[in-house]
Amino acid sequence: MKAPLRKIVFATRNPHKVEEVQAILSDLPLEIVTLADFPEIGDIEESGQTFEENALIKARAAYQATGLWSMADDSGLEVDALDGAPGIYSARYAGEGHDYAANNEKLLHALRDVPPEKRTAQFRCVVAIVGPGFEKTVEGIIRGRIADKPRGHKGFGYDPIFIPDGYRQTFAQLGESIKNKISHRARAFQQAAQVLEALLEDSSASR
Ligand code: ITT
Repeated sequence: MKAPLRKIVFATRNPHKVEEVQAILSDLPLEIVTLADFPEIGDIEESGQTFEENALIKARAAYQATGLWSMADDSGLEVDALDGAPGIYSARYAGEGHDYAANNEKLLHALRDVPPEKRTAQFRCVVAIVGPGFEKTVEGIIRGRIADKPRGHKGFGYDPIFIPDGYRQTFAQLGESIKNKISHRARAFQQAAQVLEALLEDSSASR
């Protein structure tokens, strides 16, 4: 019999992602634990060349280490004028260490001569779900543009410089009630929720 799905490991060390995903999946009868609950799982090297590969690497590592259903989010910002950079390197664009302000500064500098109409970009999020005999990925994208300077203090990462299409404010100004409805992560995890719902039904049938 398959291990029933009641609890899932969200293989992340990013507390902002945890907060967003807990809100997005709040209707599911599912306990979400994270890598913070499994300190024995060391750093997972994100050696893939795509968001999908890296999401699978993180979810598989958590599943192999815990034996529990696992999911992971690999995400980043793709700027059209920079041919999709920073992409999978978004977290370490300005070097190792996740300094969000330095990443934003480097990106604004790279775009200093790019006019407003050419500052288009998108956030992409791929979610991988891994369990016994099961692997699935889903993806969410939000299009927008890069602001001329950071604005707002909510959210994380590139939120202060990303203005989603249809809005005049950055994600860092709009805050989580709007971001968690329209973001790349919201769109990916809304699809993940459907996959998880089907798995939850399956596992209640197998009890
Ligand atoms: P985990 O690997 O532990 O989940 P991480 O922050 O290293 O955490 P990623 O490897 O997926 O996650 O890198 C994502 C980076 O992309 C993140 O650090 C931000 O710089 C950027 N990013 C992704 N989603 C974002 C969002 O919703 N708002 C702002 N920036 C985001």
